[in-house]
Amino acid sequence: MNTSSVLSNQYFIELEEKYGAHNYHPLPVVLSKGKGVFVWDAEGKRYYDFLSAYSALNQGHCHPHIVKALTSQLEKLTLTSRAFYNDQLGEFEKYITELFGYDKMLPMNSGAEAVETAIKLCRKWAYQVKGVPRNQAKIIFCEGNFHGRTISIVSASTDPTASAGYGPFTPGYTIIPYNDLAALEAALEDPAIAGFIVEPIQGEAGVVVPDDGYLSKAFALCKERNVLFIADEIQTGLARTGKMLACDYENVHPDILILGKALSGGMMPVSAVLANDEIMLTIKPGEHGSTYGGNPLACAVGMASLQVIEQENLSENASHMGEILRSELNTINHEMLTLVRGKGLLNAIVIKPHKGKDAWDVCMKLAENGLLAKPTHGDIIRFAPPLVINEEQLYECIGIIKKSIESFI
Ligand code: IF1
Repeated sequence: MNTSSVLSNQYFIELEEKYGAHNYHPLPVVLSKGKGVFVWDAEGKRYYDFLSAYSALNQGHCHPHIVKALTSQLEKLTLTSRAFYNDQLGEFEKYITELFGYDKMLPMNSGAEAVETAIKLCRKWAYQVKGVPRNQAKIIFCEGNFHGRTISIVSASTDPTASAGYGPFTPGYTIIPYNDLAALEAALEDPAIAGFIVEPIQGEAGVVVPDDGYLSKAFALCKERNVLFIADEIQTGLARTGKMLACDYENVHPDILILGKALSGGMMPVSAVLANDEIMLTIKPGEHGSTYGGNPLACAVGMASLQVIEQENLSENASHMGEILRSELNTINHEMLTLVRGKGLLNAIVIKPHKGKDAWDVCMKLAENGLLAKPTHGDIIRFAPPLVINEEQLYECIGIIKKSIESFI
């Protein structure tokens, strides 16, 4: 019997408090059901989900097409390891490489694993193709980056919350300011530079959108110096910003493309690294992999997730709804709301503390009024609903946001 409907939210919060690691500080909301743009808590209260699990739910919660693909594969074959072939991986690899225009795809699970894979591919390519001396390859990262939580990834972080206390760190990184072409050009003077890894929009930093032309000019600078342009589209990709990839806004075709999150529509961890043969074939059999990477269940879910994005025109919807959201948010005249920014349905507002109330309090008020969002870096609230949201739902959410902010007098 499902007892969760009779147990209070507090009961579940106390369980996590007592038995779980304290590596998060969640909003005091206990979710037990999700469908489309909605989630319900353990006591049956409905909310609009304006976080979408940090853009892993672009297709909405429990999308029927993806659930169907999952459940039908679930009863056939879920895992083989890569010791053998399976009848889903090749189909997924063909679909995704043709969709994004690459020779090959390397399947992983979490986004961080895909980023680690990209770092390894970049280094292999540096030694085998570019001719960088052994163990001297360097990779450029940007200040304010977020690419995951592994030691080699947080070694590039400029956020002490992500990296403090985890040393010693992985060497071979050069850190430059984001959205600064002069700094990139100077860093590229180093002949040991093998790659530049960048988020087309910095998500965790607070939805920081670079200047128009930054990505295309950065790509050109990298090509001039035979350096790989590596796009981490784990959060910005898959229609989130109003195009299939955020790089599409500037017609940039990354040398290495990293995808994750919504690649599985929120069902399970599925990530992918795409590149052409010159790069991808620098990793030989046995030199990289993972137990679950490319499992048939993930592949079936991945294909269905991509089909939903294409068939339901989620890029166009994200672009249209994002325009409405930003223009409506900009009509809110309240001293707490100092900035609205974003692209497509990856947006954020900046909250100025007001009479002792801050972004956290705004999120608590939003939750009270039936909309879930989470503050980051203290004063930023990300607004990223599932891309399946319709105009009627969006206007209801805008009303909730206005009502909540204006309640702080
Ligand atoms: C957490 C942040 C967002 C990502 C980009 C790689 C990864 C992520 C651009 C790694 C993951 C998640 C991680 C999650 C919260 C969330 C997050 F706040 F941490 F920074 F979205 F902004 N590249 N981002 O955004 O993918 O290994 O998680 O699958 O760790 O709290 P992952």
